Amino acid sequence: MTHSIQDVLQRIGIPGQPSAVGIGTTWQAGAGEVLTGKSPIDGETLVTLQEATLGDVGLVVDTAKNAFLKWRQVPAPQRGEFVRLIGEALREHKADLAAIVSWEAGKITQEALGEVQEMIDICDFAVGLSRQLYGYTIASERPGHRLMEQWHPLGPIGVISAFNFPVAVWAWNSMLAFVCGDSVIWKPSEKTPLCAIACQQIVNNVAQDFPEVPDGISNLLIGRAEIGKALTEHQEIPLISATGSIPMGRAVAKTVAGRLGRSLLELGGNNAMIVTESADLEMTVRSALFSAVGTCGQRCTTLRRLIVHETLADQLLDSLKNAYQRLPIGNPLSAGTLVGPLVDQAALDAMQDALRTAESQGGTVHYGNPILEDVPAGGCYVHPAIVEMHSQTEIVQQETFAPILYVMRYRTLEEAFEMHNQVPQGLSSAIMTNDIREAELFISPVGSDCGIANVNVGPSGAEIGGAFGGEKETGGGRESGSDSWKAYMRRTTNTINYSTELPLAQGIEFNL
Ligand code: UN1
Repeated sequence: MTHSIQDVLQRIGIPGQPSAVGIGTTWQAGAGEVLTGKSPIDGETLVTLQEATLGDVGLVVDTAKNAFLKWRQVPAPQRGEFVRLIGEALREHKADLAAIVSWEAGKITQEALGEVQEMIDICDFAVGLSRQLYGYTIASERPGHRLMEQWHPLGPIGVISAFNFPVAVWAWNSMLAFVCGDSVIWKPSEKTPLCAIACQQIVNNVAQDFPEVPDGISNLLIGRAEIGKALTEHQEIPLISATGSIPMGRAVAKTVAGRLGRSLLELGGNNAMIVTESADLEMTVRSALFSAVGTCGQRCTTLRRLIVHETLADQLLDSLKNAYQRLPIGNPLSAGTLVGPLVDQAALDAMQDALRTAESQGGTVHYGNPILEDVPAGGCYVHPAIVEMHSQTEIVQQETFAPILYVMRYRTLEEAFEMHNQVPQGLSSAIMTNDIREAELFISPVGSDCGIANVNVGPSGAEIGGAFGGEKETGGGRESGSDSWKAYMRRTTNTINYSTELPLAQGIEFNL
């Protein structure tokens, strides 16, 4: 561990050697395999720790359950105060946490800071929400009766998250869960253990000074997939919120459904942008560039398909190729870098495989080669690729978690919409147009079939205030803003009779 990492961890308050198991505020070393956390920047070892084992799961779930039983009785606005203080702590540690995100996920500093800002934003959102967990009052059909609904805390929530948003996705889930009166058990990606340990410690620091917070509200299990599987199987966890690959989500959905629990899934995307004849081309290039190469193509919302009107395809392609040629690729911590490394060799191999397959399916590949010079040794750097395709072949319909932008041409808007929706995933989408009819049609019921549909804004980089998630193989879940909080609570419908009679619903007579 280098000095700077040690300093950062110390400032956050992580005691001594980082541990894989956080049972409330108690840290415990796991008894599992040794996990060596390496930086995608240069392959340097960041941390070595022993992973959690299946034996840790039971104790953690019990602790989370006990904490929940107390936490659910704390008034929601007080729970909000706890989250407000977490937001303050995140503001204080913003740069430190962003540095850990860069070291472990390889994000450029701007995007790492943006990710921590998403955490702060969701804290603020959750604080407001803590006074607005509204239920309806409903007119009863019976005289002297009142119908209403209440939202009650649900239980310990299992959160499974991916390497690419190693802190924000946990915060989306946890901050809502906390104000909703739930406790959290987090199984992060094994690729980003220090991010998870830092988040857990920040919550611990705040919890220790807040007497109403029961110990065990926030828990951490760093380990292999078997840990996630054990959580999905656990009867005491009413909701599993999982972010990651489609195969992972399918497995989670099946297991959780088998015990009639709830799952909230945010899985793969294959996000497209339609560029119509009336589009502002300069804006199109800028928004496509950020969406396609930001986070080195490793966002769920990354732009993967560009569907361009045939009259402007050549011009747009020229501008894009020109921009791609000038991309500063390299150490994500250096000022000016816009594209950092891929997360690991497997990601690089998958990208190269996809490019070869695209070529064999008739594609013309521009760039996409691994970069070995003027980048830190030991990292997987690559030149983001543009691939011209005649049609949406099989490879285009898959999500390859790397910066590959497939470009296709269209003639009619109907054709573009059809192409747009002809993939199994349905997360995010965009149309670039200055024609109000085209714009409205795209976000209408006959337009984009995705959970997110934007106009003159790329598909990535959503704000936290809206509900985040998508349809089809993206899994159907909604996290973050709007009324996503409802997933973290249980609804009770109450009928109250304040009369001296006992009329039955539907006018049923039932007298002895
Ligand atoms: C993800 O890639 O899993 O909209 C989340 C965005 C970010 C969140 C992405 N706010 O790109």
